[in-house]
Amino acid sequence: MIKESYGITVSRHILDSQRLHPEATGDLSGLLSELIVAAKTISAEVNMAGLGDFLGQAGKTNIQGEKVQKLDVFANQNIKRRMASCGYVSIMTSEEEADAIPVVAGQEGKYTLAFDPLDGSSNIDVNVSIGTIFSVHRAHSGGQPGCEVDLLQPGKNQVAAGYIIYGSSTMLVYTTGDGVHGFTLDPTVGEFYLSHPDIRMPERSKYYSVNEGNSPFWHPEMHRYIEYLKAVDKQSGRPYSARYIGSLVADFHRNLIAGGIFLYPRDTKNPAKAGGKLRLLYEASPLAFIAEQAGGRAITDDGREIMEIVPSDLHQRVPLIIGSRQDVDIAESFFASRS
Ligand code: AFP
Repeated sequence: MIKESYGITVSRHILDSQRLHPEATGDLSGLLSELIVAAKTISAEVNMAGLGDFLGQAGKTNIQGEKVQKLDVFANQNIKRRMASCGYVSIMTSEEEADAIPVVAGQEGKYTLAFDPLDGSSNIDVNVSIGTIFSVHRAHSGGQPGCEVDLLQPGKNQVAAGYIIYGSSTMLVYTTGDGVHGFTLDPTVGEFYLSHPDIRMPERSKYYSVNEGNSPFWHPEMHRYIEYLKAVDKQSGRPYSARYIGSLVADFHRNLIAGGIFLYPRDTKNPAKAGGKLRLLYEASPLAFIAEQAGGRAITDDGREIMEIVPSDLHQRVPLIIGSRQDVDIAESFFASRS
């Protein structure tokens, strides 16, 4: 294929979207462009991880109590350094760091940024898809040094969210509230080209994604729902097939494109994670924005809309049920007794 025929680059797409909002100053476009540069650098390192010194653990544990991988450290530093001096952000938070991250003095912008630098990083060493997830809010203290309160906003206040998945190809998927658009990186040119315009999640699917090894610790409603998915009923397309990668960004991406429901409910396995495993600010909230913009839905296992939850802590965990709208609606009916 001739390269010119790839068409719209992500930069042009961002600028075209900006033109739809005459009040826009270009700051959000600038922020997204800077993030994309960081993502390209991470993509280049991920693609060659097996050749350099990037596989394996960095020898420390993060705020989540998880072993930090060397690529986690690289991705975190890369995003942090670039975004701290870009002039569009007033304060940041990373899944890898305990405290909010200030930006360079004098470079404060009007947005906040929450990011998971490398989601699914336990999959790095085995060459399975991983990704970077991001979420952007308007800071209350626009143009001033931001504070933690600026970061503790519900998902419904997001102005942009997205992820970069480092998979069989590197893809960027993002929304600014005008639908969800996907771009594929041509590594020979170093450019993301629009490959998946206006992504719509299938309304109903035949796939479920869950860590079934946790089933001894599930609540009864979860058992009943999964049994329902596995029961034979030709008319409603059951049994569903299971697909679980263990990188949320990869499981979500699969379900976004092919349809599916992902569940990580509360369980009794680890008292430290009694409220669920996944992080609200870095995982659940940005993916909920994308799911909703693509026609899907995201709730907790007691029927709360993810986008409505006001975070009380930077590293708050939530139960997450996300995916094709009708599948989430059916799951909700099983969990109704918990609400
Ligand atoms: P890591 O980034 O530490 O690998 O965690 C990944 C994750 O938060 C999310 O991406 C997965 O969906 C989930 O954990 C997998 O958790 P289980 O290993 O408990 O199934």
